[in-house]
Amino acid sequence: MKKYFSILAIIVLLGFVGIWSIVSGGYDNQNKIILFLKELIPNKIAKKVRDTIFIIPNLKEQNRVYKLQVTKYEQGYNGNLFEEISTKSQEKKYSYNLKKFFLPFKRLDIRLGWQAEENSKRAHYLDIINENVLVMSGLGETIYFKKENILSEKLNQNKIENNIEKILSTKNSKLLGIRDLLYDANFIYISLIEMGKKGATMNIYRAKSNFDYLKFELFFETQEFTEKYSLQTGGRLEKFKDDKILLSIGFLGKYDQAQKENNLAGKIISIDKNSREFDLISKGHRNPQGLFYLAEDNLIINTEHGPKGGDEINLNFLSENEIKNYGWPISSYGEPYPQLKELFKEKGYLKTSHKENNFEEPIKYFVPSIGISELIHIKESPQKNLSRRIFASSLRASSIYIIEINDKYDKVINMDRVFIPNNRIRDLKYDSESKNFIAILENIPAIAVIKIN
Ligand SMILES: [Ca+2]
Repeated sequence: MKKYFSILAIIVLLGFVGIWSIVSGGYDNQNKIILFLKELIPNKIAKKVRDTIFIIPNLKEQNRVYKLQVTKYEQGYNGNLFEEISTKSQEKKYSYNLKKFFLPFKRLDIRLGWQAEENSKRAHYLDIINENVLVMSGLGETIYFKKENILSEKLNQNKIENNIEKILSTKNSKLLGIRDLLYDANFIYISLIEMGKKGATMNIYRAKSNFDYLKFELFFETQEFTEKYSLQTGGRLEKFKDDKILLSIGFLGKYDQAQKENNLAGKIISIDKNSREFDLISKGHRNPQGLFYLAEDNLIINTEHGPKGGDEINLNFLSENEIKNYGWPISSYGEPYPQLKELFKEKGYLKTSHKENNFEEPIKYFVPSIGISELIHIKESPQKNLSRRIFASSLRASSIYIIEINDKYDKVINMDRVFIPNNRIRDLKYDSESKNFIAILENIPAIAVIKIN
């Protein structure tokens, strides 16, 4: 009798685990059977099951999150180390050390949905300024800490006042979020989404580097407007050559604009730091939120979010007077969301191959999407297992992907993964001095410091 009871208990348990993987969602629950069952079970019901049958694990998880939030608020601007793990990458089994420090900003709340406008103000960005690290919250708050503190147990963060709120209120405009932060030649540049009289738009502001007060002023206006908040804004800033910086702009849901050259939707541009005039660099981008310029090869690497599937990594070896075309919305390895299928069919988009349609083929695409964000390329490192790699942060798959490229830059040789469970990784920098990656985890939020050995 006892034996039967145990068997029954095991069957019930297995059943629960099975249902859990169907209703819990997330990137790592996507094998074929689960995806098939997910098609059968409507989203609403899955959520209901998750919130009722799984009420205990759910409450436990919520409790863990709240506890961590309380600890975070109580420690203020200490930037305390609250977790340290030594583990191995998934494929190559490189050992790495991961440290997590608190950031005194609001956490991204996945339960509001990733499309929530509120979450747009909870994406935070960082940059390294010589001996310091500057961080800006999605609400435009600025803090900094000494870079050497990443080696200790406390970051000792300091608040820097700035004039962002004042600028926006003078313009009668409302903040919708920050999209990036860049330090270049003594200036701090930010891309900022705001809602004004003409609608939502992205502008670039800049301030002279200063750790007491940051006085931003308008530097560049994209002059692209949308009626409502758009998810597809892009907004990465990156260093460039010839006294210019780079900016990526998403296609903003403007399907007819991304292929045309008379607008900035779905483009990567360079902006002259003195004249503030811009040049088109490439077009046909969807939502490029990762941007890197490798000066020695005159190479721009960008990542972009696909639709449903089809995240891309693109290479652009620059040549004079050529505006390369990356295919969106005509070619993509992703599929349109169900409500857009008809429109795509009608317009004849839905192509996968880029090359056959005279577009630049991505060097790597991801189906399903990993929610690809910032990237770093390391060409040469004394650590052999870091050389010739692209490090791409992922929002959806809670990982930093390590992608090795061949000498000719035309093929991915292998791919590895540093897995940081339950964390969307928004921003990523590399400190070549201490050989640490510094990232922003937005679910807590936290500064992650990663050293790959
Ligand atoms: Ca493309």
